[in-house]
Amino acid sequence: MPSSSTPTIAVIVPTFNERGNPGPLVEQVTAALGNARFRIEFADDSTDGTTCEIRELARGNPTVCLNHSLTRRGLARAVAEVLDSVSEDIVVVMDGDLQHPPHIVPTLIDALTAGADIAVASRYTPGGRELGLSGPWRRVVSRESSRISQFLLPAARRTSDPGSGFFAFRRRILDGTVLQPVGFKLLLEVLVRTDSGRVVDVPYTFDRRIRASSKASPMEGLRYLRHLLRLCAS
Ligand SMILES: Nc1nc2c(ncn2[C@@H]2O[C@H](COP(=O)(O)OP(=O)(O)OP(=O)(O)O)[C@@H](O)[C@H]2O)c(=O)[nH]1
Ligand SMILES: [Mg+2]
Repeated sequence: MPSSSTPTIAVIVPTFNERGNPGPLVEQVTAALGNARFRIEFADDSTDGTTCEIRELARGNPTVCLNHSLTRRGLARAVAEVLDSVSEDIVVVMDGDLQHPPHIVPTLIDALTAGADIAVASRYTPGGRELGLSGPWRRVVSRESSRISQFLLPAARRTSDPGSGFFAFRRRILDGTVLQPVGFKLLLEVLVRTDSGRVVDVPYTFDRRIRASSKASPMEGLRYLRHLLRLCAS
């Protein structure tokens, strides 16, 4: 039984058309977190029936919540909107397609409990791997876009994987901060706008996608460049 001093955890999961994924994700996060005091909130913009799957999960399980938008907000903006109303001590952000293995979540939380302010699940720290990105060109683009962000933004050098979509942080580091992300890269926004505190990397393997399909696209690449330029100017 968790005591009232145990930190509370909000796991925020962006979803856009991820049919078949919310059920296994909730099951695996719940198994990983065991007795912790947690809630899983889906930041959902789906149009394909995923929303009904999440509603069904929430009906039978008070730890599952749905934040649904009828217009597509984009990954980072959808998560940022949920963050506005989060009161838990710790926030975990992870994709809804199981490429971010839920069994790593407790390690991220342990890093925060040990004193970090931000814990980043990293593909590029020793022990980390990338199986999931389809094709060598995606791997090159992913790696190089991380390097570009680290070249342009000192705050991005605080982690080996500033493009990671899998990370945890203490909610209070956002106090007084207004997040204005575009596209996929919420972590970059958090690193730049809260340019202090201790960042720790946790290695993980970015898995292959099993269900539903990728939403990465050249348009997302352009949004990323726009986001980088905006952060450089801030
Ligand atoms: N709410 C919301 N979520 C989104 C949006 N676009 C993507 N997502 C979710 O964000 C997560 C990451 O998207 P993916 O398509 O898996 O991107 P990726 O992992 O970089 O690419 P793949 O390796 O090809 O899967 C998934 O959970 C998506 O469902 C969006 O516009 N709104
Ligand atoms: Mg994915």
